[in-house]
Amino acid sequence: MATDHPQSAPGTAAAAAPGRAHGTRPRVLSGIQPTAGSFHLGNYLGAVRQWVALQESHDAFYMVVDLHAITVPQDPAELRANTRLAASQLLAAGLDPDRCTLFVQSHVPEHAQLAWVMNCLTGFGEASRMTQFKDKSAKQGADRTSVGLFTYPILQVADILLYQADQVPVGEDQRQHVELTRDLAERFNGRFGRTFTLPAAYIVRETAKIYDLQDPAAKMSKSAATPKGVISLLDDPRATAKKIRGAVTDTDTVIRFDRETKPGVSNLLTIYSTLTKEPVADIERKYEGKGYGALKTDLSEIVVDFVTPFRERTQEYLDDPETLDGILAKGAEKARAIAAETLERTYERVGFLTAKH
Ligand code: ATP
Ligand code: LTN
Repeated sequence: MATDHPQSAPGTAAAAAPGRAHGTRPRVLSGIQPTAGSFHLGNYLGAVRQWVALQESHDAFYMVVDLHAITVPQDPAELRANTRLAASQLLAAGLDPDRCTLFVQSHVPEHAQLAWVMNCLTGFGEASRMTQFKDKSAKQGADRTSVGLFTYPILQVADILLYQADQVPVGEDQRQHVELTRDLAERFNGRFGRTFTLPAAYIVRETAKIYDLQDPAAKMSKSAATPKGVISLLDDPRATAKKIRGAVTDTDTVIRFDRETKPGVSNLLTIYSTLTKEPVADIERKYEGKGYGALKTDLSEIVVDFVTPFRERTQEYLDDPETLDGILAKGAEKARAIAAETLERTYERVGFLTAKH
């Protein structure tokens, strides 16, 4: 598995981080928005799968970013339901509350507080260059675009810096936001003294971008024009199998990985290989002379075998909101202890008068 993150030996990065105990494991942090009911296969393969693996070797913090979600209008009841649904899916995917800290962003008020400080450190031009903002605001139109959407990446900066994270496991589309985080951490440290760890994006090359099954030039996304090319993990498995059998390929029949000339087939091979852990070369060999139909039929079975227990586990967490809310409360408590320490140090560095209680 190729990643583009610097290989830090356990303990080294953490030991050097301000506000961190000596000798602890390197820290990872990431977040996912509760903006759609179901995660899609791109979310899982590009991000959540890595979160599950990293909880074994890292001090891991994962959150449902509801503050980010309201940068576009949300129905309150739906937002609340989707927040529980997102947490349930993360647990169903394999996050273990004994191995990682899982929490809801709005339960830790320090995120919004640090974001304000970071807002004041960010140039207007710098924020204007964020490509995801440009894409999303162009789609919505200026009148319907909130200032919150504009400052979205800066809230993400605060999320990462509060925990002194060393690595941030995300898909390719988040790389620029992690770069901004490094820039602002460096700026703050330069101006006020070393306060924040500089994080690195942790992006697995093979699955950095999973493509839409109907438009293999576009990333699989919950805001896709049509749901036909998006594998939603909570969909009826029969609908999922149908989407895979209907995936756009090409007029050739050869099963070969070539992102440039065969983007559709290559995307299917990536999904196949990641879910089965079979190397792409072995899959190519297995399907020599067999045609796309056979590949698609087998891949639909592989995906259905993956989503079926995933749906069941998600439902189990949803059926027991007390347990779920308990996990999230414990997570928030652990997260808050760290976030409060970083915020206090930041306030002091900035020159705020210490509040006497
Ligand atoms: P949107 O449709 O608004 O762009 P999204 O589908 O990208 O949303 P997010 O909640 O923004 O969903 O993303 C959660 C995580 O999933 C992020 O780390 C993101 O990089 C990753 N991710 C999203 N889509 C893909 C994809 N197609 N391939 C790989 N990773 C992805
Ligand atoms: N913008 C991210 C979600 C996110 C995030 C974070 C990811 C919010 N805060 C901190 C990593 C670290 C996205 O996936 N769209």
